[in-house]
Amino acid sequence: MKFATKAIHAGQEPDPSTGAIMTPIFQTSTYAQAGMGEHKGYEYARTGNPTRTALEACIASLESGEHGLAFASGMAAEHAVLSLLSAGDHMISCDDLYGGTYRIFERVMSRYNVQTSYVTAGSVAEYERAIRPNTKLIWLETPTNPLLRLVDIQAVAEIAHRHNLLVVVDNTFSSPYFQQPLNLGADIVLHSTTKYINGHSDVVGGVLVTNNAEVYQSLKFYQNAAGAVPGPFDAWLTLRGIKTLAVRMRQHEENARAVAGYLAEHPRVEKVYYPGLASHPDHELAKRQMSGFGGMVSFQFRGQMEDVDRVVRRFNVFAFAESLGGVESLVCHPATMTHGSIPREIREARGLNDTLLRLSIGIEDVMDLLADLDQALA
Ligand code: P1T
Repeated sequence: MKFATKAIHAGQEPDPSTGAIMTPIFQTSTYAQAGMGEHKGYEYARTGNPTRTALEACIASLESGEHGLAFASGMAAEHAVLSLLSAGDHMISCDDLYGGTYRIFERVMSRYNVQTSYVTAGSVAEYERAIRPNTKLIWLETPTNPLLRLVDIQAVAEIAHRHNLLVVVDNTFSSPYFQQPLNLGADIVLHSTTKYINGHSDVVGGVLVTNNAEVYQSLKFYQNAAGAVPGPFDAWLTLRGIKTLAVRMRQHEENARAVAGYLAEHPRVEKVYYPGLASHPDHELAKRQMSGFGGMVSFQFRGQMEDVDRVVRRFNVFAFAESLGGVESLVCHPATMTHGSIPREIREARGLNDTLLRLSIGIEDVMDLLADLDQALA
């Protein structure tokens, strides 16, 4: 089956007891068992729930993976991956990534003596140089949040596997519609389903997908042991959102290309970050690794932080808010919002300064988006 068909059907058969086309919301915490050890595959809803099972199977299929696991948030999915590590282990990550990911590495995992080295996102050689005897995992985000840099997944995975390391790719910004990291050699794919996967800004969730049966068993054990699972209604809403993922992603991208092109010509814009622009340093890699450039556009405003504050207050169609990937357009100020947990010196050394704005381009009529940008930047 092709992607758009899988998005609608994978993991979802009409309900055997009623014929209901849509997977029911199994709003139950437990399941009757016939006798000791005799049940229909479900015992307790932390361990498993049929609505969640459908979501896990659907996402696994979209990522060309065998096994999917759903969590209560993207961060809960991240913590599940981190549970594969033990005290004394080391990992490597890129120097541009979601602020909450940096925070869990630096303020949670470091207390368990798990250390992280950060390397220039796009420099394949730096990943290899950062490997230590106790390195266990390489954690990539591509495109990165918020600077939209790219990492060559295949090249980093080759290095990692030569050294027996696992590679996890946070695929939130791209969505499986434009990029499937397992096909490029990644061991685990992660999503904040809060974003494009659900697509309607009404659920917080996360998923992991892997083809590695041993890794899957460890992650599944942790999912049940720690219990940060999505409720059945959230799983159902996410499944409902996924059905339109293909059409949404096409429109997000079409609109984002127009916005990136518009900003690139604007006198108040110093620099535009969008992998679809020929001027983007990773444009060739983007063409090779992704089947589209996505719906996120960041730009450097020419002016002071006070001017940026004036600009964000002027938008009418764009909402000034954290998050991304919904049908509606959002504008975010990473330095004070999504990446506020990264100390200023580190943030600025990584190129994330106070005049950076990040746009999540929705699927509204693009003429309205361009007009809103035009009046806000004027
Ligand atoms: O918010 P949550 O569902 O827990 O997902 C965390 C997360 C993980 N990975 C990436 C790449 C993310 O962007 C996020 C969350 N990001 C935002 C809220 C944001 O506005 O960037």
